[in-house]
Parts: sequence; C-alpha cells; structure tokens
Amino acid sequence: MKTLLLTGFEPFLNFTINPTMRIVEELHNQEIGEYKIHSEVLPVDFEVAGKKLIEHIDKIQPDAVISLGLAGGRYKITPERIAININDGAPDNNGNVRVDETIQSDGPEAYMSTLPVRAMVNQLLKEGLPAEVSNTAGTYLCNHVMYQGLHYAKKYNKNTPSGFIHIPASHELAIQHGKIPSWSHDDLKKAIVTCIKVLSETL
Ligand code: PCA
Repeated sequence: MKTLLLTGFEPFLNFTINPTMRIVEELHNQEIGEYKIHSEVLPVDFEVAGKKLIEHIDKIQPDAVISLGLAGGRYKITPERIAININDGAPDNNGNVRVDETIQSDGPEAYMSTLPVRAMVNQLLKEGLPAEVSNTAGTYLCNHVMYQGLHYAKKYNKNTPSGFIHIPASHELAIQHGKIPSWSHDDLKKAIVTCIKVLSETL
C-alpha cells in the first residue's frame, strides 16, 4: 500500500477554528483507494511551516503529498493550479511579517501542481460538490507550503505528486466568525476523500 502525506494547518488570523485540522485528524491512518493516510498539522509560521513539511516528507517518504488550507470566504473546494515564489501578507501566528519576499532565490517564479486538479474538480462536480480549479493560492502560508513542497520534489528529482487544496469554512467556524460562507464538516471531508480517490485512480 502507498502512503499519502496529508497536511492541514492550525487556526490563524481571525479564524478561530481551522477546519483542515479536524479533517486531517479524522483521516489519519485511514485507507483511501491505494493510499494509507499519514496526517500532520502545520504551523502558520513562515519560518517553520515549509521546514516542517520537508521534515515530514523526509521521515515518511510518502508516495504523494496533499496539503489542505482554509480559504475563508471561498464558496467551493478549490484545488490550486499554481504556487508562486513570493511570501507576502498579514503577520503569521508568531508575528513574522513578509513583504514581497522571494521564497527560494534559486527557484523558478512558479510551480504547477502535480496533482490531477482538473480530474478532481470534475469528480467533485459529478458528486454534486461545488468545485473549481483555482489559479491563485495567494501569497500567504498556503502558497508558501505548496511552493516549498514542489521545489523540494523538483530539486531532488522526486516524481511524487504534490499540491494544495483550499477549502471553504466549516459551519462551526462560520458561526464563530460571522461573515463567511460555509460547508458542513461531513461534506468538506467527503470532498477531500473524493480528491484522494481521484489521485489514486489517475496515477
Ligand atoms: N490558510 C492560509 C494559511 C493557513 C490556512 O489554512 C492560507 O490560505 O494561506
């Protein structure tokens, strides 16, 4: 059986809950398609998040990597097409501020996801779950982690499929936050299971 590293993120900014945490915790050790899931939660910290992801990859030696992040305000499940070589945005959970900074000085301007993003979206739609391919993962921690994962794979010639999926808020978070669209936890989790099955079937 193959191993899939599935990461989520801790809460950040004014999002008191990060729905990706509960999803990855519940999917830990589950078997989905050809994959056994190994889950980890990453810190929202520019100094640490990328390093932690690479540490987990080195330790687990996964056959595929999917990272999840909250996109508070989005309505759909959005597999990300591209990660750009920029850190920028609000202070992270440890107060680090990054403005127009290059992530990797020896890296290209962008990396394309190596996950089957179109097939994932098509299958989600087939199952009645709103989804679209996103053309920007932003410039905050989610883009950072996606870029670092793909840079690492490229640098060490690994053809491990890797990429990122942004999800909307859960109802639990939306109740606390007050002003964002939301999905049920069960539907969010079902959507991620579907994406993993698609990956398992296409590769
Ligand atoms: N979402 C943020 C960082 C952590 C998370 O879950 C982002 O979109 O960058």
